Amino acid sequence: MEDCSLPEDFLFLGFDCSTQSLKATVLDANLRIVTTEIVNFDSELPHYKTKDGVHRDPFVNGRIVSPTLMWVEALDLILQRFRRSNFDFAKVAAVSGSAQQHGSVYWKKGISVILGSLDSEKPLVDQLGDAFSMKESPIWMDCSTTKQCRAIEEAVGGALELSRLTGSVAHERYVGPQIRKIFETQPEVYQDTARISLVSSFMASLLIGGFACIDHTDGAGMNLMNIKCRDWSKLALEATAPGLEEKLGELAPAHAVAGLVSSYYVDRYQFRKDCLVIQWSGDNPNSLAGLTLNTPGDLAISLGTSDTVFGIASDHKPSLEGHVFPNPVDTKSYMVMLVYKNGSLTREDIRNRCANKSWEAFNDFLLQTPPLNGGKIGFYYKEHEILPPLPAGFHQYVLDNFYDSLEGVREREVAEFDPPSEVRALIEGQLLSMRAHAERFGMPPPNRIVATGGASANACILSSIASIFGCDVYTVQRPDSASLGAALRAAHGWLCNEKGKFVPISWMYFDKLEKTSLNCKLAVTAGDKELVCKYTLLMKKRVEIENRLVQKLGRR
Ligand code: ADP
Ligand code: XUL
Repeated sequence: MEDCSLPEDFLFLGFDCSTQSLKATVLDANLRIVTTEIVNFDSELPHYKTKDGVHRDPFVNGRIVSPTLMWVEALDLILQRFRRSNFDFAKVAAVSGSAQQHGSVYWKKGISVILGSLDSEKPLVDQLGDAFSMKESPIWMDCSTTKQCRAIEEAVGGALELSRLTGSVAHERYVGPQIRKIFETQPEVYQDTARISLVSSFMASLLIGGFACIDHTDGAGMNLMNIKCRDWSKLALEATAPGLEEKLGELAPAHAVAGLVSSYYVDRYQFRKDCLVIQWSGDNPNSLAGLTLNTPGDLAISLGTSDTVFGIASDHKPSLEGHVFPNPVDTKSYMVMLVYKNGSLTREDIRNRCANKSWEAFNDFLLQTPPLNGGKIGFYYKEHEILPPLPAGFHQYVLDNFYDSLEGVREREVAEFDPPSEVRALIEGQLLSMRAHAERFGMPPPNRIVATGGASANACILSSIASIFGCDVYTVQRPDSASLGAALRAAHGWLCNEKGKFVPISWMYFDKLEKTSLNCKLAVTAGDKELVCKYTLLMKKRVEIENRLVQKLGRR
């Protein structure tokens, strides 16, 4: 193994432009966190009038967008914060980033000249106000493109065929269906668009002062990229909109250099001239890097605005459920993932309704109620759910005669539970659904789970994960593994560039993981086996009820 140590005085900066905030983490050459920053969109940029970082269109069902310029201003603000804290930008050897997946940005024709000659005396936001052919970016929560999804699937030979080709069946939030909708409903906007970026490649574009490539991993979240050869699929492009390839530009590996940081940042913040911008990628792929997941038996559960379950796999098996992306830190393996829209915002909703808007009260309820909740199970969808595809609504059931087998068990629908049971039904329901779908998707039973995202700070939720999955649960030093992973990828990209070839990321921390900020710590040990078996029964019953709900109310 070659020497992969990093020069002692260098720093590596990673951002995470997520749904609700822009975060940043800085790592030193020993991969230890030096500092972090955060800008919360709702509270710190209130003039964009977002709630949870988004606008929900009251007139178009399922249309959910974010103001593109808000992300630009957040970058101004976070860099100013670093400057005010006397952060030495000149030590940063490379920057990379993470962003919510599937959001898309529409650059107006003629903008590349302005992007390439930004005035370092002025904030970005003052110069890019007129940069976009659409001022609001459709984001991952949007579900207004069902019609386009079906049309694209039909054009390529069916849902499974699209999954074989691109890694996923058509999903409403994926960028291909979103582009097709824009082409169909706002052809003038499509015409006026020079370049379409993902949120990830958009933020990288701001840093290099030119259009950055879309990386192979986030690019797989579009229903447009051939996942085997990691190039645009002509068939999928044609099924989406005419003349699309030239608006998308080229694809690049996640470890590649997108460009040098533009002179704007050198002059305004004193970045070094040779500071590299490494390709940005999606937030879940960056978390996979930050959590150092590298064996198929490791599973990550991310409890952020969305909840996701992901791991790695050596090959791509087409499926009607879940998603497959190229592994962002390996050139051969894949990342497999399940995604839930009703994550933290739905937990907050139940907390506000039932537990006095307090996580403490919420946790007291989890502690007061018994595991299995006396057979009370619930499905809580504040927003239209992705997995399973069910509309907004709550469904609660009591299982009568639920003891040691499913024989004779009957479910009874009820309007609501008492507040403590409601809280437990929500948490158990979310986790049982993850376990059931992970098994159905072919993810192997986990040897261990690494939990991340905002809600992984909650010890009671971690404890339920250990009981339901029956394995040890680990956490990392900070719940924001996406910006940590981005900083790590900045270092990895810098190293690959230095060596002139791809080097395995693990070589950077191979024998010193426990001395870095990447080290996972055991948070909760596996639940007892008898309880895990009872949860298996509860999970089976839940799947039965879920299947019926999907038949009655689902979209597909
Ligand atoms: P994202 O990166 O998707 O914007 P985060 O990973 O930062 O989201 O998570 C933010 C969420 O974390 C908040 O919406 C909040 O509900 C949740 N959260 C924070 N602290 C707790 C806690 N103690 N228990 C449960 N959830 C929490
Ligand atoms: C992944 C997804 C979400 C977003 C949230 O497919 O839609 O997890 O990446 O930021």
